[in-house]
Amino acid sequence: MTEIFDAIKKSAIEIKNLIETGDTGKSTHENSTGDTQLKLDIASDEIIENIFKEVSSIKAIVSEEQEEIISLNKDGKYLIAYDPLDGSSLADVNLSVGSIFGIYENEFSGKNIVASVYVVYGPRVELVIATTDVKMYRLINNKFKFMQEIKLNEKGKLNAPGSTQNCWAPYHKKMIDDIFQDGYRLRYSGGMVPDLHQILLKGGGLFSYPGTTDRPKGKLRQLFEVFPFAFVYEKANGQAIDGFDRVLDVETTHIHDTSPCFFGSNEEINRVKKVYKENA
Ligand code: AHM
Ligand code: MG
Repeated sequence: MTEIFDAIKKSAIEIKNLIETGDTGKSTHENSTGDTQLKLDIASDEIIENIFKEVSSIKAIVSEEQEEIISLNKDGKYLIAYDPLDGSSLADVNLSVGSIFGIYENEFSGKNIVASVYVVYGPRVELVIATTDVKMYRLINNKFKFMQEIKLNEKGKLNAPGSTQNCWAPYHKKMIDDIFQDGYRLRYSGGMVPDLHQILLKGGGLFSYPGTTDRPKGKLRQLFEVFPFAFVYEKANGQAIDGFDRVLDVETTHIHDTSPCFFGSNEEINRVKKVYKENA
């Protein structure tokens, strides 16, 4: 897999340069979820695809920005699903954005994820690789340098509640209010990569993107966003659920399927499980 990690590092450096110098405006295209793509989404997608095409261990790739799976090498071992530039609409206001990669074997499903990587483009560029453990690297003088291993505490202090609040179920709203009453601090930028990265680095907390009345299956896509971060959180001693069970056990019927999702340290996730079991 080293070859794949090296390819991701190479693409991260090119995307960093693109974000710094590129046009943050809209293109004239829509992606498969119906979002108008930004020029940055399309350009970062091209960067990654072109770099992955040179890697012999990759069997197939699928991008949040594309409709279909692209086959690369028939003898390749790995399948990669990626969101080339998550939170891209935050680039024009200079908030942090990210790239997310899920590495799968045999088929694209939560049960078959074997590694994941994400990159945060902020004041600094950081890259996190989850395999059997979770390691963070920082881009210094154009090279990724190992900084630290990431492990969550049993309980954290941050709360990142996503989606449209007037579409929340009453029990979800009460749970979020109660968490704030218990002293948790609001940390939500609207970019899941920096928001989840912050919780990982500051010891723990809760990030939620529930099913809502307008979007019963949530917004975040399983293969490109939810499963890669679920893998990171589990390997960092935390949990990732759909409200009830491990989100990595949720079936995928279509590559662009979404799922409600909750990521966090053990205490916060057990709290969500209790509330959802009793009320949902
Ligand atoms: P994108 O893939 O179109 O950028 O959308 C994903 C982003 C996540 O990074 C973030 O957590 C979420 O959308 C925010 O959505 P909301 O504004 O509904 O809370
Ligand atoms: Mg995204």
